[in-house]
Amino acid sequence: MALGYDFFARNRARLLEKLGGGLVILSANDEMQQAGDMAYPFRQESNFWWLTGIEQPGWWVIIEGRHGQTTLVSPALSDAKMLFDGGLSVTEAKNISDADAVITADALPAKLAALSKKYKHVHILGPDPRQKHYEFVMNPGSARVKKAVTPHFSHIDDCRHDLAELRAIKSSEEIAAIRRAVDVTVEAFEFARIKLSRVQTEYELLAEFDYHMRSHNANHAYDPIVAGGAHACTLHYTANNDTLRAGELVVLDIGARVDGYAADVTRTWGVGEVNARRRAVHQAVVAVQTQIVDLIKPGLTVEAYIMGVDDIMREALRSLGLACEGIEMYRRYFPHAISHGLGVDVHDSLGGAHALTAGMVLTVEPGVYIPEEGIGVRIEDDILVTAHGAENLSGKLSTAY
Ligand SMILES: [Mn+2]
Repeated sequence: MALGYDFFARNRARLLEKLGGGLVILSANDEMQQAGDMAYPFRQESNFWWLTGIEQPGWWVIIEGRHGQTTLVSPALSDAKMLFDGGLSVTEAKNISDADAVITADALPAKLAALSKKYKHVHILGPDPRQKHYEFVMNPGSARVKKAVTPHFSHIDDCRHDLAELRAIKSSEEIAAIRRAVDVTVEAFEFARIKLSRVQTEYELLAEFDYHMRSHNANHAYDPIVAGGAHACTLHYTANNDTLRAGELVVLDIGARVDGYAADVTRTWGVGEVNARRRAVHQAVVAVQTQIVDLIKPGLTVEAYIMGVDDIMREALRSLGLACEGIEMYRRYFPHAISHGLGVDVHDSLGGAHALTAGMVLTVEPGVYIPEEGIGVRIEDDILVTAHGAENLSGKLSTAY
């Protein structure tokens, strides 16, 4: 049950209501060249998708007025492009998005000129602030919108934060989609677990997840991590090409995307018999996970949450004989964030919220990494903040090593 057109129309109405009416113009992502006639796998700009459901590159959306009157702008596609890649017909685009009208790109200059007579302000999507930090090249789609609207409007506002605030609180349909993604992921873990004793390598174990997901029409929401032994201490290890050695632990950080929404789950398993030290680290992380999930409830401030997590983590590290009085040693054994939002994006924004709110979905992912011992353990679940507490959406999946 994919998300219906009424979902996208409602999202547009909510955005315009939040902005107090006015005009919003957003672009799809462009297709990026990989080499020659090959493009990188296309992924839609998340806000554009959330407002339209359109999965194709090159489209624009114009939303205006209190009720979110919607015009889609289709890209000019050559006959050859249509023949090889297909495209979206006007009817298809309307059926997906419930847009009121579809115009072609060549009609856009006249449309912008007409809109500029009606509106002084336009809302567009500004650059993601994390782009600079990670030294990413931005997809050119949104910059092209800015260039096109600049001559027509005296005020250009960025609605990225408004969209993030809206997307941080999930509607019932979004929660249902995340549940479906989590369920496929949990089933993939259970399916692969049965094969664990029969595989020799990280990639063979990953193949069991691939098989289960593809058999259920789901894809990976992000590059999966299958990290045996010391590889687990490399947080973003995605080579997944080493041998699984008896006695080692293996960290599996894997999530499916279903109907546009991501899951993000981690378990740590033992390959054959594992020694007492590794079992103790695993047990400590599982215990920490339960305690941290128990903290989550609406109204909990992010600051209080982080402080609670630090207390629990420090105690666990001490119990494992790991000195962590200073922040440096603490960060050495637990170097990543405890949580992030989850939704259309695997690292979905929580809208800069001061406190947890019912309808938020976030991960809880404590880990203990001891590079000098070649041990890494992480457990990650997907948690829905409810009216009175929290629901662990992936809690049905065993945490046993
Ligand atoms: Mn995660």
